[in-house]
Amino acid sequence: MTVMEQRGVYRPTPPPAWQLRTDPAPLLPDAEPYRVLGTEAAGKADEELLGRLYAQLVRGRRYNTQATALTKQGRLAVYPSSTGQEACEVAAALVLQDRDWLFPSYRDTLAAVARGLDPVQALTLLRGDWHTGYDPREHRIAPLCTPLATQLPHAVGLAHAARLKGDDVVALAMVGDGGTSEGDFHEALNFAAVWRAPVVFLVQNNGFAISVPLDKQTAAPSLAHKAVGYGMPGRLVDGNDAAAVHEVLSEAVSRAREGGGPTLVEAVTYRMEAHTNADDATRYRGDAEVEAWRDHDPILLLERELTERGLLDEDRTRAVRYDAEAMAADLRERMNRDPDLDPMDLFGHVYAEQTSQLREQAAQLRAELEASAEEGAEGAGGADGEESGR
Ligand SMILES: Cc1ncc(C[n+]2csc(CCOP(=O)(O)OP(=O)(O)O)c2C)c(N)n1
Repeated sequence: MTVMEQRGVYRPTPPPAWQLRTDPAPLLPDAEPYRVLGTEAAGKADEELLGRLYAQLVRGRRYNTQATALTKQGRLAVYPSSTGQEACEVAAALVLQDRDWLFPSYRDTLAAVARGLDPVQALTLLRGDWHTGYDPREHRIAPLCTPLATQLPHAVGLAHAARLKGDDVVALAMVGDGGTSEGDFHEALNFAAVWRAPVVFLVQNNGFAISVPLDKQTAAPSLAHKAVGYGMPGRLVDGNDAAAVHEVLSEAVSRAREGGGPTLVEAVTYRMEAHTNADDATRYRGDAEVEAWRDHDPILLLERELTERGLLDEDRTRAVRYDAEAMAADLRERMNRDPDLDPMDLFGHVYAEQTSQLREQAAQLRAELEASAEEGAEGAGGADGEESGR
């Protein structure tokens, strides 16, 4: 007999019959992406909602083309376009209540705009002007996240904390297909499921992580299947079908709100533009593939449905386009104004106490700025002198 047994601490018991802790079948996604538009389910879709989705999609497309144009004019440093992915962006924003939180990635400025954020503020970071460009707490939109998937554990932490405090808050976190290979994705989903945190994970599978196609990213049957390993439901949806994405996300948000825990939604879509304006997509994919997706465009799909049901006439289309043009003209005009920035702000808001290297760099920059200000003053004086000499 061992010492532990003598003390009565260790009592060997026969091994229990092994059994699955959860039945995986209800967690499994459908074999095909869920669709509404062009199917029988469309008959049950709310007409007012379809109209609202349409107006937002057209506005969203115009926002995307305008932001891309601003990169060509040197007014925006970088823009990761969500052209072709507007249904996901818009639906993600519309399913949330004001009190909920959105956790976007760099590609999701449109979701932030559809949630009501000023487009200029949404583009501030991508213009390189300021740290976030908006107050995350005011809008309940976390800062746009460039390090892949790091927004996911943040979303879980916020949602879990809200639940502990008894606040009725759901967090919706957006991530790309490539982001699902990150450790943060695993950690976030695992904690979310164990804690039954009120979170919805929306993976926009747009086919590529820059030049890396999905089949080089994962060997999983689908990204939605990954949910089962964490013990949460996985849903597969046509990411270009705005009505379907809205329905699936609404269900997931309600489930989270009612204490049912997290859901992983994979929206199958396609990135129509290059990764950003700095990328050349022709180096890794052919035109035929891109063209094939044009027939499955999110605006086209909804337009077809609305027209067939007599819900869209010329006047309505004109009004929607007019609104989108007005937004684009305003965005263009305000982005063309030079911002008034202090380069010394670079050193603010990072550390409570600066490191010695940063203090040194700040001193260097201050000296350069003062020198160029003096030069400018002298130059201006010289020019005046020439003028007055004439
Ligand atoms: C942690 C981390 N690693 C690498 C990168 C560089 N990077 C930026 S975007 C990107 C591809 C991401 O693809 P995906 O998650 O599918 O999102 P998409 O850009 O298609 O929306 C990579 C690898 C990064 N930003 N962060």
